[in-house]
Amino acid sequence: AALNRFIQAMPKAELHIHIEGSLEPELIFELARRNQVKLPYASVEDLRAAYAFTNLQSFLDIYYAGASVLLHEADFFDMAWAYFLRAKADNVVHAELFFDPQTHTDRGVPFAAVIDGLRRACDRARNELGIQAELILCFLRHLSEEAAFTTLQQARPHRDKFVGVGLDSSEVGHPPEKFQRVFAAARELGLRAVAHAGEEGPPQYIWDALDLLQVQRIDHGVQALRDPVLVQRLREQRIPLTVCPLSNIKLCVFGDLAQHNIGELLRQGLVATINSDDPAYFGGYMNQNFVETFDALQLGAAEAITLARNSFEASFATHADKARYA
Ligand code: ES4
Ligand code: ZN
Repeated sequence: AALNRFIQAMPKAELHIHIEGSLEPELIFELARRNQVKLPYASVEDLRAAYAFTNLQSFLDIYYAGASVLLHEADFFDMAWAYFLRAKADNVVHAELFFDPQTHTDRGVPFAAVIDGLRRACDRARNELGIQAELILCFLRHLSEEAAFTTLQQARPHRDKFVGVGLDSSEVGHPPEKFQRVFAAARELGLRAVAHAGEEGPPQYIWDALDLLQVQRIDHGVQALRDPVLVQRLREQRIPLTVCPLSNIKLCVFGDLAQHNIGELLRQGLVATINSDDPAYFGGYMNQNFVETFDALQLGAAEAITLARNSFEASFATHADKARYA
């Protein structure tokens, strides 16, 4: 209980949160009513009952259905603001939010409505909650390279509203090399780069995210331990992994938390962090991820401090903000 209070009180950065994955069933139904969107679920309970996943794809199908209620700038604001209130309660002081513009623009929602609603919530989080908040635009990897280029083009007038690009959605069969050119174009704009790799996919996808996409962090990366040479590189170059323990259990990447490898990643000297991924779907926000993982793996205060320090080191915060929490 003392450790749980310590974890709760510790300032931390969240670096792997899909803002569409923070949409709670209650808000999905509220927005469906507000926007007169018909949902294939009768009630909040009916929707929640569908949250039984066997792998990444079985989750993504429901996640994209949930996002269908988001139509107007105010909807994106309300979603992100609800997340920031929840993050504040967990003492998250810096957050980098992934968003998936293609999930919305493909339904006819203007790119500006998405990014302006999210950015307004970020600015308000800074001013009213003291949370430094940034946006990372993710390309959906199950869609084409051409579609990703169209999205980057739509984003160009909004270049000052987000700090980087990422790569998410169905990993296996959609390797990093598919997006090598679009990531090069994004880096030309001065954007940072991250990518999901080694969640379900092989260690080679982590190599390719580093060498072909030149990413600064790997999202998930838990499959890295299958390749000792890769582990050595991640350690020596201090390439961060944004690990999401409850997500990995819900999507059956590990059988249970006691089998999760984050303790081993830390013992091997990797810059691992703990994050919530899609907290409305996977059973918990930041502190829930910490507390359940620490309990299952019998980790202690030393690991909590390392994980919090890693989260600031891995962040795209300014040097001044990083120094505040070093
Ligand atoms: C995601 Cl857990 C996960 N993996 C890949 N893409 C995603 N998008 C939202 N959650
Ligand atoms: Zn993710």
